[in-house]
Amino acid sequence: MTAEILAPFLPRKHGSADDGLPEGVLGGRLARIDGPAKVTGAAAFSLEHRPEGLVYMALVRAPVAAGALTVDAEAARAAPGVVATLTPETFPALASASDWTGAPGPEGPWRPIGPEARWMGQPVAAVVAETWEEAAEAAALVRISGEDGAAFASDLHAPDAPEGFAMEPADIVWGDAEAALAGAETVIEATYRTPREHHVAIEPHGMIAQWDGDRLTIHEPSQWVDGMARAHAERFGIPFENVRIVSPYIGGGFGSKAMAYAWSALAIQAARDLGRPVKLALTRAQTFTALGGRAATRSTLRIGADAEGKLVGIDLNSASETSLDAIWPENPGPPASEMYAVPNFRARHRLVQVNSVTPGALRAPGESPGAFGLECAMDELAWALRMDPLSLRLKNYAETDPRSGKPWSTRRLREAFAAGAERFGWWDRPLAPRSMREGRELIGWGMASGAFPVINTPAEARVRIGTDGRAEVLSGGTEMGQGTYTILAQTAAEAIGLPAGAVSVRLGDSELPGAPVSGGSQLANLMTGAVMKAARAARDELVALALTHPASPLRDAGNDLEISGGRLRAPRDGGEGVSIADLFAATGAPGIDVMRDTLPEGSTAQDRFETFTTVTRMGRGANSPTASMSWIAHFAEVRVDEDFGTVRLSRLVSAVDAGRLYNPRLAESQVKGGAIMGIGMALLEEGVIDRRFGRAINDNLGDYLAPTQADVPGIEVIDVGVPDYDASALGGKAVGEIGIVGVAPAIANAVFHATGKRIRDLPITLEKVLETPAFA
Ligand code: MCN
Ligand code: MOS
Repeated sequence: MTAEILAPFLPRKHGSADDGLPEGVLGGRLARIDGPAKVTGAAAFSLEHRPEGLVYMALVRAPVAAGALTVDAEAARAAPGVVATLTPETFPALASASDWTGAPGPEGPWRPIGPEARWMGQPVAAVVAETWEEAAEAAALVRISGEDGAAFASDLHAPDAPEGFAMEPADIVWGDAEAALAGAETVIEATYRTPREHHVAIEPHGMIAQWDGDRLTIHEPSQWVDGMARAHAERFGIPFENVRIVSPYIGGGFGSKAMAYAWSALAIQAARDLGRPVKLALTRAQTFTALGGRAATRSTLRIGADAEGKLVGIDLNSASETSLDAIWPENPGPPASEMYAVPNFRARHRLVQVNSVTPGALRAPGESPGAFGLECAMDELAWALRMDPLSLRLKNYAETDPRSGKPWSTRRLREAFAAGAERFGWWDRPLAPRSMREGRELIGWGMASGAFPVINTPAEARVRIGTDGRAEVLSGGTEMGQGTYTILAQTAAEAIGLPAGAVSVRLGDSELPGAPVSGGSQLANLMTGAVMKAARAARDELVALALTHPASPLRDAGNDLEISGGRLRAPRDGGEGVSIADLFAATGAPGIDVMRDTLPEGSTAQDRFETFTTVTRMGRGANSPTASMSWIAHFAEVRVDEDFGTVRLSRLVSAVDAGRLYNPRLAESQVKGGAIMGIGMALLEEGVIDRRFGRAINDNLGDYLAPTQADVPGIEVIDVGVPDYDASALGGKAVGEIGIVGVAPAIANAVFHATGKRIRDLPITLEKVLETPAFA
């Protein structure tokens, strides 16, 4: 019957079929314009830069998780090729950088390395040598002694894990969840856990730092050149303008390349001391302890429903890990509050400090682990009620934002359910687990949904039209594989009337126009908005030149001109027209160069600085009349060999509402990339910590398992969005992170449907499948 209820919502046109838009406009399926340079090796990544006189830094890490350290670098200093050693004793005092809200750091001296260990693997010293091999060899000679993990704090999933401390802003509450649960017909209560997960970007972190007087140039993969430049400038006491970060290409960031990590100050300091450029490239193992990954989370959910499956109350008690030094909340509360119409709700979050590097943003922070708990619990409730899980979701569909009461800008989640279910064949699903089998394999079908908020920050962009008739877009925004180069070329091409191939794009340099962080899936919407504005202004100038310049072949052609394929002509003039290059040649004009921004009118230089170097101008604002999110529904099929406990994902259909897609080909690729990370989260990824010593055990790509091709079935992405001009200037919503949200619960739910085994603790390994009894 659910199929009939959903029939009116089946979008008439959906799927990945080419809708025929030309590549040179937004909405066209242009292939990545940075692709050829990357495939041929012509694209130079930050750490491939080779300045004259380059020396190499190797980090030395704390061998214990806590306690005082003594660092003896004498043998290292005498080793061949060594030009410098940096130790806590000798490191000069710097200033602390302000945080990402722009709030100043603690007063007094700041050093990136100190005499006390806070976690095992913490960078505590460094060696610089003429070659990388010499630096690595000498680093191994640095003697570090410390007390043996005396103050080691337990991890979140340990049986004796502390309750943790509460977090600001406080709980999310409406109605009276406790009373509602007490009176509910059916209540599900369960605890869901996700482990520490790591980014494992193919390109490890690092930088090449070079000083020229009091000017600092840094080649460093960066999701936020302006924000990171500010931190470096503050630490070293130089003006923001004196720091240049260059980051034209990034080999994957996933949230991990947006902050100036403390250890980066080691390379900058050494470069200053030596008067030579210094390269610091983390080893793969170091990427596991020099940056934090996604915090482990624990969510205890109670969901109550009446006999018909209408939700009456949700109570969520959650916790996540943070470090001893800083707070990173991986909070499942907000995602639990946005999916369902529930009259009574309460979410509390606690932070548990552990001896670890501070965790950080990893694709869809909060939303992704949050969806795991909520969407598994909904599946458990559906089974308890003997209801179809999709029917249960429809019964509790949130027509407005349950938390704020505001209308959605758009919410085509029902369309996603309809299209995804149809494509997957969901309606043939038997309700009872263990109903489908093929040979030794049990087959299960599971589904889950998810959301990601639409965030926006102002930006600026520069557009030039050269005398050769080509256009250039310039922005400090970054490209880590998501498609920024390509969609900005499409934007300018459409606005001016050029083929996409006649537009080049320069990105990822703090000397270029300002851009906020490429995080929170905001860059595409805000940059297309700024570039469209600048490119339209450039087009208007071009037309004015053609209509008014005495030497223009098109002067007196009317009030406006058409531009297409790079040629200007009078409207309704079927002729050849005049090429942009010929117009410049005839008029002798030097080309066109315009800069536009989307900052509020009357913004000052300080506003501009804060917009690009903090997150204070990020968000749609509490005054926005609507709530705006992207939505997704995943349908998964798994095959489980019950004897061996192996789980194989055999199909995944993901239907997404992300508003208007600027480039459906790239957006589909983004959703697939996110979904693949979701497969890793569900079945493979787990940062294992030795609880005795706090050591990251599987700090390599052989032992930290991320999905390979063989783990990934064909993923079908279905686009059900419509332009949402309330969400953003050009109608798009967030794409970069939504793909991962909901994949892990869809798979866990499919495993339950296959086997009757409810595994609430990620990843779903074969041991857990074997150990978990069915229907327990
Ligand atoms: N897009 C679109 N239509 C829209 C919005 C986006 O076609 N309405 C497409 C465009 O190709 C755009 C891309 O999706 O370039 C991502 O856009 P957006 O959602 O605005 O995300 P950002 O550009 O801000 O990218 C950051 C986002 C985040 S926060 C993480 S984490 C992440 C992600 O993107 N890390 C990635 N995708 C990644 N993809 C790659 N290859 N590598 C990473 O590190
Ligand atoms: Mo994405 S985790 O917001 O960089």
